[in-house]
Amino acid sequence: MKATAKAHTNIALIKYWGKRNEALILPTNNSLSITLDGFYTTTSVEFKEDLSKDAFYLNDCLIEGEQSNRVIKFLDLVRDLAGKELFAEVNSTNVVPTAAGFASSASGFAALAGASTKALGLELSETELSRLTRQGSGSACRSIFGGFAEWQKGQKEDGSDSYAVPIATESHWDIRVAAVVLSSKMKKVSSRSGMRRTVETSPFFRGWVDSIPADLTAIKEGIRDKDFEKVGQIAEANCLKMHATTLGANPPFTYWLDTTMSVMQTVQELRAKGIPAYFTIDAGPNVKVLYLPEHEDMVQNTLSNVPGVSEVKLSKVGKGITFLKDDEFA
Ligand code: 2P0
Repeated sequence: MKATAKAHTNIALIKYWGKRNEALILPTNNSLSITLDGFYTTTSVEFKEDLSKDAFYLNDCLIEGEQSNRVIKFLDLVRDLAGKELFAEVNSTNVVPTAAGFASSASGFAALAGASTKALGLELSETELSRLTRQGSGSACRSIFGGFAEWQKGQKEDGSDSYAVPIATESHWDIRVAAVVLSSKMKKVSSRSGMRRTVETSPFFRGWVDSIPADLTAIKEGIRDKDFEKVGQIAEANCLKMHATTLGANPPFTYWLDTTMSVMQTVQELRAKGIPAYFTIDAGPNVKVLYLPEHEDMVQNTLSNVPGVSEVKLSKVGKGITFLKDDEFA
């Protein structure tokens, strides 16, 4: 009873920021992301009769504590769904440089969901898989799909209508993302606690939620029409609005460092020179920059030269979840 799945991480252009139900991981707003070819997790799950508990290995290290508990909690959901009571050995390999500021939880839970359900013989549609994956980590439900995906927040209390849907495939549009890794780090407010504090205390949260439908309509038009300026402008503004909510929280917080702002200004200077490039930032200090293939060298060189930047990693638009044979595990 073994299966292996590979899922890519994603970067949100319209951010998921705020939950309406913490236990079921139901969001207050729809979000929309690009699945990224360069960063992924491969996970193999084997359910065995002779195990007395679950074991989770990440990059060959046995993981215990909070990270492992989240995996076990997710396996419990899958066991309930399949009506089976077997424990599992989970082996994950992350090709998501944690230092690049990508939440490995997105590719991690998508791959875990795919491999664990397949290993127990569940035949789920992509929609069903996305809905289940959401309960491991919200943003992970978008990584079931390649290209551009939208997570519909849904209306129902039980979460049955909250899952991602594909907007455009990876072959629709060749746009690129540069992950700009900063050399300095700071104590992180996790996205879970950051969004909770924002929902509970920030007077700007209502404005954030109210602004989402117009952003979504416009960005979907931009993706359909391959209008890079339109998509970039909306994504950059949406990111700034999300981060503005954290400044209104009590106590206030920000994910930005001084170098974060230097990179943001550099991107705006690139635009002033006629190079279309736009930034977006998640719950951390690193910056992701959207650009077109013909400007790759210019964007990479310019960003690499910003003082305080340690690395710039480039990615294309990636595929949705895939299942691997045992000998393909990588
Ligand atoms: C996103 N982020 O849309 C947003 C933008 C961070 C900023 O999804 O609590 O790890 O597991 O549902 O998915 C990060 O939050 O949080 C995130 P949980 P998750 O990508």
